[in-house]
Amino acid sequence: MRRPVRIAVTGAAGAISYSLLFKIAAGEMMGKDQPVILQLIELPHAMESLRGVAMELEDCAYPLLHTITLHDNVEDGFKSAHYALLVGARPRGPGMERSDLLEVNAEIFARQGRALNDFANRDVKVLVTGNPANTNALIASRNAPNLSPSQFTCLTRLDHNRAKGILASHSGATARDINGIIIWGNHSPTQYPDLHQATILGEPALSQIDMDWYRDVFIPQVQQRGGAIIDARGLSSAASAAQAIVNQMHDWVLGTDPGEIVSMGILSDGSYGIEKGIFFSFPVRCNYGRYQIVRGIEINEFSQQRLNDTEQELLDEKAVIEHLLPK
Ligand code: NAX
Repeated sequence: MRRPVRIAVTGAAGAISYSLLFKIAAGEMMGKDQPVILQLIELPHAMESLRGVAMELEDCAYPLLHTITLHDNVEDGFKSAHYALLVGARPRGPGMERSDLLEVNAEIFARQGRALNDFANRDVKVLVTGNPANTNALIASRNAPNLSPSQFTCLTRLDHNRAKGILASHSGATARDINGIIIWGNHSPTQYPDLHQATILGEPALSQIDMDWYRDVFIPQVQQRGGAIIDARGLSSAASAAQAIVNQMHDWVLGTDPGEIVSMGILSDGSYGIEKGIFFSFPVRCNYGRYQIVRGIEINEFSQQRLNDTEQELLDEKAVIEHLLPK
């Protein structure tokens, strides 16, 4: 048996974590031969609830679950962590403007970045889920000067999976028959779900579906799926978000299947003309614990406009919190 790895999770008593932690403990994220130590982090007022979650985890008697530790601060919770899943964030309250939301979360994620820098394992891999995820990832990474920005990602795999699931239902295929979906940009309604590279059973997806459906139904449906789920359930996506976190970390650590493309929010290196210095969802492949942007994809005029729109939104978000970034 391997040595256990340390996985820190913030927001560990929240809705997403209530699915996520059980999947991790069952070996779905790091593999069925990898024991895990869960370092669970919550706000002080939620510690009692967190103790309940820890009891349930214990009661599952997972063979791969080595230890559970509970923390009411990130400085303790991130200690020696190999993986950090930043799920908790301040939700938008009544009367709160988006700029207020960006600012309060900027403070939270700045502290988390500093704590990762000072206490986590040098090779820690960080996945930011808490919204606004892309900009929170930027703030955390900028506050961790001793870590590489490539150690930080944000979650756009949920959008990727949504696009795949919706296309599968529409075309009559199954999700495993579909490859090459790309989510570009922000985890927000400006994201661009691109099917130009997508295939269904190896054949171009766009030759098998109606272009009007793609433009007028598919794209807005993927962009607004989160809102549709809130309208229907009265609660936001939780199990599907947990599944996406497991998928994104699994692929980052253990690699994508040969030929498979997935979407990940990562720091832009200027690829596809996207301004450097923002976290942007790109098509990637993963191998040996690293991701690489898939290059050479042709961007037509229709796609370019959508890339520009989502890039602009991220630049606007960055402008709101720019004064809080360390120089
Ligand atoms: P919940 O409100 O159920 O849980 C969040 C938990 O985080 C709470 O228990 C809270 O006490 C805790 N928390 C808040 N600030 C914290 C901090 N500074 N340190 C530690 N814990 C903290 O929300 P949930 O449904 O679990 O969603 C969590 C976050 O994921 C939200 O920000 C949500 O907007 C975001 N999402 C992001 C998605 C993505 O694809 N990037 C999709 C799903 C989800 O909407």
